[in-house]
Parts: sequence; C-alpha cells; structure tokens
Amino acid sequence: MLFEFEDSTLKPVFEKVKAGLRLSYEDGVTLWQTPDLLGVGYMANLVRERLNGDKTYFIHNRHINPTNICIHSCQFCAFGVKADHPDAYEKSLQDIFSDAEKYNGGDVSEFHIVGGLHPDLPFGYYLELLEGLKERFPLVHIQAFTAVEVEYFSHLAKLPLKDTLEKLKQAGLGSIPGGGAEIFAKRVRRKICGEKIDGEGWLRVHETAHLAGLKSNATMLYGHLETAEERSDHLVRLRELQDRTHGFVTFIPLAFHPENTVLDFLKTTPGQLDLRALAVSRLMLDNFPHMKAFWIMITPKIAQLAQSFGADDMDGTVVEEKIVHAAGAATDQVFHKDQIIHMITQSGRKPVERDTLYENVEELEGAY
Ligand code: V47
Repeated sequence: MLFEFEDSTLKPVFEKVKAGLRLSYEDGVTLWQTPDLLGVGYMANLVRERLNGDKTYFIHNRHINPTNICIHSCQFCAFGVKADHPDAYEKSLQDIFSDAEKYNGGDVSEFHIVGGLHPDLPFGYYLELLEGLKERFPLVHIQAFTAVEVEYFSHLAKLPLKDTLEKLKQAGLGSIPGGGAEIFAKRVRRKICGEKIDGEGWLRVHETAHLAGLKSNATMLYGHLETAEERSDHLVRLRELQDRTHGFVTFIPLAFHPENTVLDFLKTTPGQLDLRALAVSRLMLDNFPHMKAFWIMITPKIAQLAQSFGADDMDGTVVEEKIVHAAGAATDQVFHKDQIIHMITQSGRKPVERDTLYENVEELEGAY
C-alpha cells in the first residue's frame, strides 16, 4: 500500500526526497510547520534506511564534566554556576583520573568531556587532563570541549584557534563534541546566551578543527524561543559548512529542559516535537552520515520511536550526565550496554556497537 500524505504540500518535498535531491530552506520551514508529522517521519525513515539500513549504533562511553563553574550565565542552562554558589565544583585532575578508572570497566571506548568556562583554571590544566587520560587509557578516544570552550582556551592561551586546536590534539584530543551551537539566529542567541560566541564563531571553530584533521559533531537546542524559520536556517548553515569540510560525523538535536533555568516559564518539549526534530534534521542534513537520538534528553521510549523517524544512533552508556539533569531531566543517568542493546532490538533495529568515529563497528545481531 502506498503511503498517503495528509498534507499535500509535502508532495513536492517527497518528489525531491525520492530523487535524492537537496531540500531548500523553504522546504525545511514546511517540514517544521506541517501538521503531517507521520508524513515527515515517513520521508525521514526512507533516507535513514537508504543511508544506514536497519542498523542502530551505540557507544560504550562515559561523560566527564570537570567543573560547573562558568563565567557565562546562559538563560537556558541550569548546570553552570558562579564560584561562590553552594553547588559549585571543580574536580582535581587526580579526581578525574580516578573517576575515569572507576567507570572504565575495561571496555569504555570514549570519554566525552565538557564543562563550564572556569575563570581561573589555566590552559595547561586542560592539556594535562588530556595527557593524563591518554597516558592511563591509550585506547580510549577523547571527545572533548565544545567550540565555546575551545574558543575560550584560545583566549587563555593567547594563541590563534588553529594553534590552540593543534596543542589540544597533540595532548590527546580525538574529536570535538557538538555542544554550544544552541541556535545560530542572532535574535534568539542574544536572548538565551548573549555572552557566548555567536553562531559564526561556533562555525569558525568547527571549520578550523576540521581543517586541522579533527572530526566533530553538531547540535541544535530546540523547544525554547526559536521559530521554524530559525531552525531551518540553523540546519542550512550546518549543511553549508559540511559541504566545505565533510568534518561533521553526527548531528544531535537537543530538547530544551526548562527546570531550574531562567526560562522555566516554558514547558518541556512534547514527544511529537522530539520526533519531528530528528526527522527534519535527517531530511535537511543530507550530507551528515548520522543522526543521534540522545535518550537521556528525550527519554528511552522516544529514542526508540525516533529510530523510525530518521535517527540511526542512540548515543551510549553515558554513566553520569549532569547538564540536563540539572535542568530537570527525569531519565536515568546510566544505561548499561545490555540495556541499550535491548532498547535497540525492541525498536526493531539491529544494534551495532561503534567507536566515536564509526571506524570500528561490531554488529550484535542475535546477541540479545
Ligand atoms: O552545549 C544545556 C545543551 C549541551 C540545557 O556531541 C541543554 O555527541 C537542554 O552537547 N536543556 C551539552 N539542553 C550536551 C551536548 C551533547 C550531548 C550528547 C552528545 C553530544 C555529542 C553532545 O547541552 C550544551 C547545550 O547546548 N544544554 N542546558 C538544557 N537546559
């Protein structure tokens, strides 16, 4: 039986999707606005299966947040605090190494490290952090420091971005996570994180990283003050950079969590928007290999549904997520490998364990 679109304005978009043609900014706006969520999901699933078959990837990873002390006060953030706040913390390198040891469990393949912009820690602290982890866990890939942190480090080190990235790479940095992108549109960025680098600055750090041979991820924070047009613009700008560098590996839409933030008058995102975010991103970002449904943010159940709405990745075991839990996320902070495998199998997909850059993959079909 042929799929019937409820909204006929999706038909021209569908023709392009079938022919593998690029969607326009206007198509993106249509996809964000149409009431026909199933139509959007149907198209995203076609693309997902064309690119990744029936595989769903996951990684055995561990998040590490060295400090929550931050010079910025972003309106959407419940994690960052000032140094005199009762919840402020700053981990010594030794604490980080022993935490990493404790949770390594033998086969963690990635450390995912992000933190606040600390007013006093020197650039050397971050280099020693990378070197110390690399020395203790030579096989573990270190994906660390958002573009916002990297740009801050270049000020601390008084070095151009390129040299800052080279030093981080020499110390053991493997790739850059996607955080800090929020939404590029100036109108919203000014309101939710006016002190932070602007959208162009975020893109510049990733472009410089890609040219230095570092891969990275990209994100978009949705469900706050942004419009359909601003979401479409965000995706088109990422796609343009990817055309130039091919350095992005995965895109992760991040669902805004309002609790304990200045924007706590907003509601949490509905599941329909979480599914749509993955589906529209899959359709617009035709040059991104992977779409990640970050179960921590959108719940394991929505992450399972998302596997039929464009997503082909579930992120990983995570172990200790602090950023969205500070903002009220009610999900667990850790899933063990067998739970993730079960979650993927139950969603009708084949679980594939991967490393950070999807270079080493192991199909686990039939394992659970
Ligand atoms: O940069 C902060 C976002 C990001 C909130 O690259 C919030 O694989 C929702 O980027 N509600 C950090 N989001 C997390 C991140 C990430 C997560 C998983 C995988 C990857 C990857 C990257 O979280 C921040 C910010 O954009 N964030 N506060 C909040 N209240």
